[in-house]
Amino acid sequence: MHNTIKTAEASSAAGNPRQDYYDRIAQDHMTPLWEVLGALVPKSPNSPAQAALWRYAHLRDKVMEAGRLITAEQAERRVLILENPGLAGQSAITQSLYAGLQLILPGEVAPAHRHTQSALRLVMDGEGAYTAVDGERTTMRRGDFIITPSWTFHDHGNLGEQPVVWLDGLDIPTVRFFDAGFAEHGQSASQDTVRAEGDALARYGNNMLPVDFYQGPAEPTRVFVYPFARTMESLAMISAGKPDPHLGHKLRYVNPATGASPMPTIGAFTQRLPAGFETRPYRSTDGTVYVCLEGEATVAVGDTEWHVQRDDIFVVPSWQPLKFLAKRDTTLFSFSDRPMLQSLGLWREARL
Ligand code: GTQ
Repeated sequence: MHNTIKTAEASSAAGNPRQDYYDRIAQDHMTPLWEVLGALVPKSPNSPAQAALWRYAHLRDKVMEAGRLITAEQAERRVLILENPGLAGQSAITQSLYAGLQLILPGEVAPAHRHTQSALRLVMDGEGAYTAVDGERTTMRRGDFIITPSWTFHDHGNLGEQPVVWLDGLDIPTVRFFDAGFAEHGQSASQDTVRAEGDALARYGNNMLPVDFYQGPAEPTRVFVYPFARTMESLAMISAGKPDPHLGHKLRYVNPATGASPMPTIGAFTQRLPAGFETRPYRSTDGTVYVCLEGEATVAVGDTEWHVQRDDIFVVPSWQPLKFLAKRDTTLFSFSDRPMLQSLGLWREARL
């Protein structure tokens, strides 16, 4: 329809009353709904984001190359952004979320700051680094899921002898959408330690809470590290049971004091697919970033199919059908904007 009008307009400049009308109202910053209604109010989600895969071996090479070009201090955060090919130039892996691969070399510090964007880390490679959140450090071990909730001071350092690499997940595009970004530097590059390592997990993350502690429903968890060893214990235990036909054995990370997502904008999940298990197709409105922590699997997203291995990272956009076939026992970490969608009444799933 639109194209027909354009062609007519080209052949007789002033001869198309509708186009002439569109041109005139454009000068008054108005535009006709009927030309765009279908795109504005789609029958079902039609995300511009694409299914995409980043192979870890290649990613690691590239981020190590960055390690020779710039220091963590110069960069403030030495990160390669994983940019969705359908959202080029937007620093986004889905419409609402950001992902990046961060490298910190031995002896380096990523200086303390805080911002309204919430962040998660999924540790991928190397030993000896720590993240400090509001005065408590946690040693980063492979597979650990660590959070830095909105407006909490955080810094990273590497006291070991190996390069350490982790995946960052942030709600940067969401905070940008709401024009609600604030940030500030800490007083020093590394925060003073005010509690021993493990304090938060002991107080808030061991099926107990301080006797007079009651948390509001929207507050982020005081637990800021979810150790991989504990996750693996749970997955091993529940794997003895029957897997969900669409999801395998899947758990969501929570704030243990409320049962809500650890942070209000980003949900995180762990999932075990037993060797040989094939999931039935599934889709949901939360575009999701996955990390293959263990094993290998065939992943089908719509018409796209990949063979995914340890540490590979992939993204599944909203409403695209997803299917797994595990070649070996496979453990997946994932994160998405599900808690936002749920609190807005916009989350849907379909078991196909
Ligand atoms: O570690 O604070 O990947 O502020 C992007 C922005 C990491 C961080 C990122 C950030 C951080």
